[in-house]
Parts: sequence; C-alpha cells; structure tokens
Amino acid sequence: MKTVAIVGSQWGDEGKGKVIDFLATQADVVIRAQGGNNAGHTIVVDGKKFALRLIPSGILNPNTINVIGNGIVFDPKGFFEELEMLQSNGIDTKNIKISDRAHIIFPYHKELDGLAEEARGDNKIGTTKRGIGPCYMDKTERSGIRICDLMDKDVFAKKLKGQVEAKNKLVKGVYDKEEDMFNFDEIYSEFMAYAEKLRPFVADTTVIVYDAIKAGKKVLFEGAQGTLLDLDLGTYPYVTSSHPTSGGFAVGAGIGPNMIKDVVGIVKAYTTRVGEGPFVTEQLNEIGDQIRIKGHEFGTVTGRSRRCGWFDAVVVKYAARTNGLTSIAFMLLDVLTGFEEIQICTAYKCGDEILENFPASLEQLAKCEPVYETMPGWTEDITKVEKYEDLPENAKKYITRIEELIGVNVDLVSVGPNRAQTIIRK
Ligand code: 2SA
Ligand code: MG
Repeated sequence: MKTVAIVGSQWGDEGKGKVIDFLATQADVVIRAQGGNNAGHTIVVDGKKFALRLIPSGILNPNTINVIGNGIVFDPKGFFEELEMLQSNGIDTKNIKISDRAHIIFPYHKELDGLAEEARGDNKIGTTKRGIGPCYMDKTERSGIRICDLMDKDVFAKKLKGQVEAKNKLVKGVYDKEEDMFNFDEIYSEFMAYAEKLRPFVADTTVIVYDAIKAGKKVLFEGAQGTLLDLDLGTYPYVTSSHPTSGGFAVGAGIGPNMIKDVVGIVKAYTTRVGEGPFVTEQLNEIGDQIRIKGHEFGTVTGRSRRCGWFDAVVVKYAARTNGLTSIAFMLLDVLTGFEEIQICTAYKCGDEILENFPASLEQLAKCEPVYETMPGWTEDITKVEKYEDLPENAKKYITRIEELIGVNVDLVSVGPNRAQTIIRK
C-alpha cells in the first residue's frame, strides 16, 4: 500500500468501512476529501462499535494523521459530538487536521435542506438532511464561509451577518415564512465557541497530504457514498452534492490526480440504494426482502431501509471506467448464499435498443429493463472460508464472470462483517 483511494462503485453502502478500517490500521495518513457527515460507517475494534461520520477512520490508530480535506463540508456540531464520543472511549484524538479551506455547515443549511425536500414533494431526493446540498450551493455560488473565515472573528462576523440576512430573505421570499428563521447573535456565539476549540486542529492540509505522499508514506483516501451518487457522474438529480469518485479525491485533498496510485472499487455482490431514483435491477419482492434481511440493509446514519436488487454490471463497469479502478474488493458475498439462482444484469434493454453503457437520462434509465444472465447459486456456508480456493465452485464462477464483465480483478472477497472474514487473493 502506498497511495490508495477507496471508492464506492455503486450507490454507497458497499462495505467501504470494512476495507477502510482494514487499511487504516496500516496507514500513516487517512483523508476524507468530499461530503460531510452524510457519510457513515461503523468500525468494530475489540468488540466495541464506533459510528464515524466525519472523522476519518484512521482515528483508532494513535499514530495515524487524520485529515478532513478542503473538499469537505464541515459541521462543527457533528464534529464535536463525534470527538467527544471518541474521547469518552479513551481514543486519542490529537492527530486530526482540518483544512482551513473546508466550507462550514450552518444551522440554516440544515433547515434549508429540509425545506427544499418538502418543496420537492413527490420529486424529493431523499437527502440525509445534514445540510450538505445547501452548503455546497453556497460554496459554488461563492458566498460560503470557510474554516479560515471562522478563525478571524471580524471576517466571520461580517460574512455570517450577510448570510443570515440572505437566508432570512430566502425563507420569507421562497418558502413563505412570515418571520425570520435565523438569528445572527445565536449562530455567532455558538460558532465562536467552536472556533476556539477548532483552532488547534486547523491547518493547510494540502501541504500535509503532499508532503506525506512525497515522503513515501502510506496514504489512504477514504471515500464516502458511491460513484452513482456523484454530482457529475451519478443518477442526477438523485445524487449528493460532491464528487465521491477518484477525481474528486484529488481536488478535495488538493493534490494532483497522478499522486493517487491505486484506486480500489468497493463493490457489493448485489445492488442497494437509499433515497429515490430509478434502479434497474431492484427486486420489490421476496428476493429483495431476503437480501435486505440477510445483508442488514438499513442505513447507519438515518436507519432507512435500503432498496435491494441483483448485481448490475452496467453500473460497476461505468464505475470502473470513470474512477480508473485498479482493483475490486467484492463485499457481502455471504448474503447471496442460499439463492438457487443468481442474476447478473449485463446490459439494459430500452425499447428496441440494447445499452451497454450507463445512460445520462433518468427518463431513459426508468424505461430500461435488465438483461439478465443466470448463474447457479450455492448453499454452503462461506462465512468461515479463509482461502479463495475453498469457496464453493459456483461462488468462484460468479466472481470470475464479474471480473470478465467489469475488466478489473477482484483482489479481496468479504464473507462476513468481521475483519477475519476477508479473503485476500494476492
Ligand atoms: P445528501 O444528504 O444531500 O448527501 O443526499 C443526497 C442523496 O445522496 C444519498 N446519500 C447516501 N446514500 C447512501 N449512503 C450515504 N451515506 C452513508 C454511507 C449512509 C448510511 O456513506 O454509508 O450508511 O446511512 C449517503 N449519503 C447521501 C441520499 O440518500 C440521497 O439520495
Ligand atoms: Mg453506510
């Protein structure tokens, strides 16, 4: 391992946490470069569970530097809740570095996230309501407030005043609120208290990441969400507002793309998604229910039950191409144990047309039917298998077929939630 990026290759929740946890124990630096506390994974150490949302997964290793990069939208309230949770469990949290360029999530972003969702009605995106979209809106609109602004109380007061006024006008003008919803003094004093506590963590993280890579350190980019939730490449508008793809990690950490050597795609043995939007291989039947129950397919942040379906090779091929995947970690294979037959979607049938590549238009995607290839299933318990050769023949056939379809090697297979339930192939 040198410089490795971990990306979700589907709609998130592919099991990135397990691979990241595994690699984070060896990493010198772990970086989060996009999104915010809309991400979430649970890491288990010595039987103890830690639910992380914003703080990088290297935090459980006292010598690892944990970077919250410039591409992050930073919620100080969420950050301190997580920090206190870790500290009360005796975890050393001094090695956290927060980019002075990261944008800050304010209470009005969270309110606006909820109001926008309500206004969308039947077209709602199904956001996590963490204020992610509205904060990135301010960033791209160039009115956002960054950590470096918060470090200077006069600059901060001026910018915040402007934003509170603008947001009050917005809720009255667009959302028909009769009164102001946001109060400058309240927000100012809450955030000034955060400012002093944040100061020791704040740094130009682009230098830290660059120097670490130049020095040959082991650097891990911890992706959140997944390729199909990417603002540019995902199922727009049912996407998140950041770039959870390998290109996004370079920008979000402030380094050149050629500094990221390996890109590991985390791929679930089937497909899930939370939130709205077309999903070609979705199984709204007992198959979907069986996958959901066996795979515990409920969100770690919002607890929402996930939509489940068969493996979609069109999606993963797209992820392999757009991320430049160099390797695949194949997760949750054990969840498929017991199905007599397993389907792989190899293409989409859209009217008379066969699509090999994932389409841009959701209207077209909604009309697509899956073209399935049927593979024989297996019944053997695979949760204790340690060597690839010892997997049932049909499980190996399933993996080989997926490698052929995607054109990337499966180097890791996960057969259960624990660290030991991981088969490394090379
Ligand atoms: P938002 O809140 O603006 O980012 O929501 C926009 C869409 O993106 C989806 N979304 C996610 N989908 C799956 N996993 C997510 N994060 C955690 C993770 C979730 C979890 O990385 O594992 O386990 O609870 C995530 N974050 C955002 C969201 O559903 C909307 O469709
Ligand atoms: Mg998750």
